Amino acid sequence: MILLISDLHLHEERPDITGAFLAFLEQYAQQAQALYILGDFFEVWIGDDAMTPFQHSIAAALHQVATQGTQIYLMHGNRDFLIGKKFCQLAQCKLLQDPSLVSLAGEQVLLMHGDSLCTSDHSYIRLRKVLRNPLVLFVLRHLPLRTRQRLAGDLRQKSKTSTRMKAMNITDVNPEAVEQVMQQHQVRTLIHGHTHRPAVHNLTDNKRRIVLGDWENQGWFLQVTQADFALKTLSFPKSKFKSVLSEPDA
Ligand code: LP5
Repeated sequence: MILLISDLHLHEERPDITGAFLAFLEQYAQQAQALYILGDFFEVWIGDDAMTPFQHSIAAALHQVATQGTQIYLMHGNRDFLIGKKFCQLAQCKLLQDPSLVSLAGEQVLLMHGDSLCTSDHSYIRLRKVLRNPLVLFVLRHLPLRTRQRLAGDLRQKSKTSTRMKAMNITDVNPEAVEQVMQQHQVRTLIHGHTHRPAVHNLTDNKRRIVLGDWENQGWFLQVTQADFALKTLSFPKSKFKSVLSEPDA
């Protein structure tokens, strides 16, 4: 069994999400061959040198699962693209390029975070180009911690205001960009997150686009077995501080 998740936005202020994730590790990931995390695992990441005790505890939880035999892969998202080698060493996970072609249940599948497919969102694509420029990344990583915290806070604020004013089709993936990337990599299946619109889209020519959900109100994961690719949900515990999961809803 292989599991895929994305957009957990882990944050110390959401112990319910953290609790659900830790229970997911124990109840599902420990039994899996591999766990793929397709970006925005953390609410925001300003550098491995600025890791909080909370972020250390998440790395330790992943490390524990990895030492029990589950291979963990992590892809950057638009909120945590500054995750680097130190976190990966602590968590014992492998950093995955976006996009990545992987073999799942004997099929070559394309994995992405999904933000780069939102090509109609011109202001975001412009911002992404700036933030992912290697020179800018170098500068960002070397800014004083306080400056990074302030910039990240400003950026989140601007993003919240800006996304509220964007039309639904602008913040979704662009169908032509999807077709193009699937054609380029010659795949039948594309799996991504980012849009927070979980679904299995059946496309033309027997192709499919599977969208992972965010963990704002419930957990989402894709379970891949030889039999099928099943998108599943997990209810959060009633109490914010309990870390017990109910059985998958589907
Ligand atoms: O994140 P989400 O899903 O809510 O919205 C995204 C797009 N927004 C972003 C920004 C992130 O939320 C914040 C990133 C924080 C990273 C922290 C580490 C780096 C900082 C370290 C120190 C600097 O990705 C949003 C999309 C939406 O997805 C849907 O796809 O629409 O994009 C925007 O809202 C962008 C706005 O349209 C444009 C904002 C212009 C801001 C210009 C400031 C330039 C600062 C440059 C700093 C070098």
